[in-house]
Amino acid sequence: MKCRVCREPAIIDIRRHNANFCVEHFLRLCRDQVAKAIDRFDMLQPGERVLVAVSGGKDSLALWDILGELGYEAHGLYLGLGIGDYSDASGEAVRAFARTRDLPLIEVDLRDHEGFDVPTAAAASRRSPCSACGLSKRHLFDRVALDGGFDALATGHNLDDEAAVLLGNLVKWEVDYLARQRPVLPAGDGFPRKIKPLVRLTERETAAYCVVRGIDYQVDECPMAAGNRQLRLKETLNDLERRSPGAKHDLYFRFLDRAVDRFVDPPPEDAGDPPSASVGRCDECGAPTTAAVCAYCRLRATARRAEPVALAPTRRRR
Ligand code: Q46
Ligand code: ZN
Ligand code: ZN
Repeated sequence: MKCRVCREPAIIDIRRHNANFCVEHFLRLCRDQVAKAIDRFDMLQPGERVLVAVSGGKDSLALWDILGELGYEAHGLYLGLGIGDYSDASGEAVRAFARTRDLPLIEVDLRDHEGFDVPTAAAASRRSPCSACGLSKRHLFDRVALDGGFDALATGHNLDDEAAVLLGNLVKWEVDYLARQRPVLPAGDGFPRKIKPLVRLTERETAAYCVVRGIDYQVDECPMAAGNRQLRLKETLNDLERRSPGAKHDLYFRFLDRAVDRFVDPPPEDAGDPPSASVGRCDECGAPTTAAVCAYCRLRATARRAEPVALAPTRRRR
């Protein structure tokens, strides 16, 4: 197996590119794919400051690394979700990465700074853990990005993530979600610009990138990931990809090229509020909302009143 570029021994084959790559040219490919996504979708301009939401997993750490390699001033933002030893290990991975590369890291711990954690919020609000977690993440990512004057908020969603979400939205014809499934969402009143620079890389590639770059990431799955609908969608797409290399890329990028503009962007979402109400400001935090108090502030109030939920320790693989 030889590198397509230099004919030296290759370390990875990428079937959708119909090519193999050595270490040097694989790393270059990853950077080039991110640069291409940034350029093609106008995600960032040279010199802009970007806040990277880092979970400690392979995607967000690879993204932070690549944005730095491409010359962007990229700060990390880590949210401590309070999900037992999974969160402890995730935080350690992020801190170790930032320390060894001397990168600026902002940390917000839900329990210390906001007075609750995800397991408690989920139990107290009767939401699923991922719903309570997602609402908290969206709210706090937006707040930190705006307060810090960042030009954009970057997340580590990769091609597998976006293709799986797209397939799920297509299966159910979720037209509001389809309208918003773009790799860049412009800044709005109360929202920072949101970008997904990894959309041209798969999770196999971001994992390989981390291994090659010596990035020690959190390999365990979140113990609260219930249902795993997205995992099943990913498996389905992996089957398709095995038979037809490039299928995930085509599904997602042809949707962006040919279909996404046919769907109408709904008003900013604030889960749990009436969809037709006009958007105002949260009485407590000032965030955009269609209710008097936004869904996040309501969730936080409910969770703060509840007895903290203790998670049983999980077996660690790392
Ligand atoms: S961290 Fe949070 Fe994920 Fe865990 S509770 Fe669900 S949303 S699965 S990316
Ligand atoms: Zn090479
Ligand atoms: Zn609020």
